Amino acid sequence: MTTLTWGVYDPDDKLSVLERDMGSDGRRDIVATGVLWAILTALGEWAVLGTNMLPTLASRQGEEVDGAFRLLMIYSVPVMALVLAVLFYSVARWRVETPEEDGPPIADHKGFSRGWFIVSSALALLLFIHPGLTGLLALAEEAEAEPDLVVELTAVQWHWDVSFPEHGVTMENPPELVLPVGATIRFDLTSTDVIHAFWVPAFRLKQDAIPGQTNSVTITPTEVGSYGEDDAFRLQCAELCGTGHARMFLPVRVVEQAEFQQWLSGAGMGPMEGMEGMDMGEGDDMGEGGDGMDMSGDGDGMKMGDEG
Ligand SMILES: [Cu+2]
Repeated sequence: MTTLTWGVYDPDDKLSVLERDMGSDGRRDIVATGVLWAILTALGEWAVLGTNMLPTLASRQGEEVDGAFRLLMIYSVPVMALVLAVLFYSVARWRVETPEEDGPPIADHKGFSRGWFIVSSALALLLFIHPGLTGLLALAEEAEAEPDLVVELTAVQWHWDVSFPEHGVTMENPPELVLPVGATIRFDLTSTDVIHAFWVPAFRLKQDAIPGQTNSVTITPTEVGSYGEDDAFRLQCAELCGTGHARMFLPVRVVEQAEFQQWLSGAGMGPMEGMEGMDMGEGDDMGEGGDGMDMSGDGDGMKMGDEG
């Protein structure tokens, strides 16, 4: 049996419990809180719809991710606004002047708790179905499609090795990752040592690179761009992998298809290999030719056009 400071507790009197708990001004309090809730919701939705806090978006799959993120924000604003409205109104209306003064205990209101349970469960179920299941299905469908290009990425403490197996191109620790815009690209990921993770902020999706197994992630770049202009274009390791983790990133450059083919045919001859081991001081590999990249190169060091 609950004891209240005033009135007589009647468990059957469900309608007036909430009102009685708050005193005779209960209805006015509910209306005032409702108005505050509506104002905070309108302000919150205006902020959510009017601002974009996300980095540059440059992939088809990322549209699913951003759509889900926006929907979650839109749904969560009224929920948070309700909590804040009740909190702010209560703090203002029932502020206790003297610390020893305590308010009456609040008896539970079955209608309110049932309503809260039903509404929050319905919201959770709705989000589970959309964008949850629908988004996962959309991404799975894209991943099952035949890729236009396969890129093998091997994570090594602390850099990325890149290979284009269909074109016989392999690059150890290249200075950048060049990708064609509009192509459906399947990245096959593995690691030689510990667990790393693939993450290009502009593409949104993440996938682990795990020693002894190959994980895949399919991405279709939709915008050309490069790390020099926008740092969302970088392949950043997203799994703490040791002291070099923060430095484990590879600039990404998304280019037009024709430019990619041109770059690939140059890279396929091997001049991109051994970038890391390039010795600018020696000069024996540099300085010969001078007609751009050395197309005869078969791994005998780095040869760039400009004459050091
Ligand atoms: Cu890492």
